[in-house]
This record gives sequence, structure tokens and C-alpha cells, in this order.
Amino acid sequence: MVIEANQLPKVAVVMGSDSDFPALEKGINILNEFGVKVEVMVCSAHRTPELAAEFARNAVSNRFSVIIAAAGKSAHLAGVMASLTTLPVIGIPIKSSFMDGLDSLLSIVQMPDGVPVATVGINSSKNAALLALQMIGISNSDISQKLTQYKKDMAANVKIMNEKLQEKLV
Ligand code: RP5
Repeated sequence: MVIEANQLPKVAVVMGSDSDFPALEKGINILNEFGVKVEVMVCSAHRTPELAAEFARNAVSNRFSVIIAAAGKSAHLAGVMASLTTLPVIGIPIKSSFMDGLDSLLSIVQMPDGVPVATVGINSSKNAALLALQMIGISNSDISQKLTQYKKDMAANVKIMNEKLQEKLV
């Protein structure tokens, strides 16, 4: 069966600044490898609040399944997204220059009751992507099967790592 491009699950990756992009590339690559559609955009909660709000308000009608929102410093983008949509929002705290990303982490993770943001580790775009895929995989068997294979490959790699380490230790 051929799946039309407009039927593929769609993930949004929004970031507060283009300076966040290098930290997000790994995650974007994973999403692409799994064959979901990815839309990437700079959209700041502070510098372009109207754009951020419009994006979040229209995310359901624009057929997104999950929003991944990355920001650094006083990182409000994920929270703003979550306040304006019923879609799951995954926040990525970006490592900032003064507090190594702890400021971003706390800004994203400490959401008030009623407005959850699933927060991953600092700069952990790979985990954000995998979590988004796991959410999609609940109702998409193709993605769920690919995730099963991903875990098998990961386990096989760890086995190889261990074998190599054991060789070095003898
Ligand atoms: C945040 O401020 C961005 O997400 C970025 O992590 C940080 C710094 O932005 P730039 O000054 O590099 O544009 O809004």
C-alpha cells in the first residue's frame, strides 16, 4: 500500500532561535529516518509571541500529532505551545551560556498543574524525537514496528560494545 505524503504522521519542531538548531539536528534526523513528516521552524515565545500562539492554535487543524519545542534561557516556548493546544508537547531545554541549561530545564519542566510539557534532558533532541515517535506509535503500527527494531538494534550495539570491552580487558 502506498501512503500519500499528506497522510504521513506529522511532527512540528519549533525552536526559539536558529542558535538552537545544532542541538536539534540529531532528533530531526531520527524523525526523518522513521519516515514521519517533519516541519521545522524558528518561532520565539518572547520575540514573536503572536506567531507562536498562531502556530499552536492551528497545530491540530494543520494535522500535527506532536509538537517538539526547544528553547534556552528563560525557555517559555514549550509552555506557551502547551497552553494553546491539546496536542502533546515535548520540551527540549537548550544548553545556555550562563547556567549550562539548568535555567532552560527548570523553565520548561516546572509547568503549573493542568498544562503538562513532557520535558527531556538538556539538548536531548534524540530522546524528544523517540518520545514523539512512541506517541505516534500508539496508533501507528508501522512506526511502532520500527521502534521495536530500533530497540533491538540498540541492544545489539550494546552487546558488541561489551564484547569489544571484554577483549580489551584480557
Ligand atoms: C531563547 O534564547 C532561544 O531558544 C535560545 O536558546 C536563546 C538565545 O537566543 P539567541 O540570542 O541565540 O537568538 O529564546
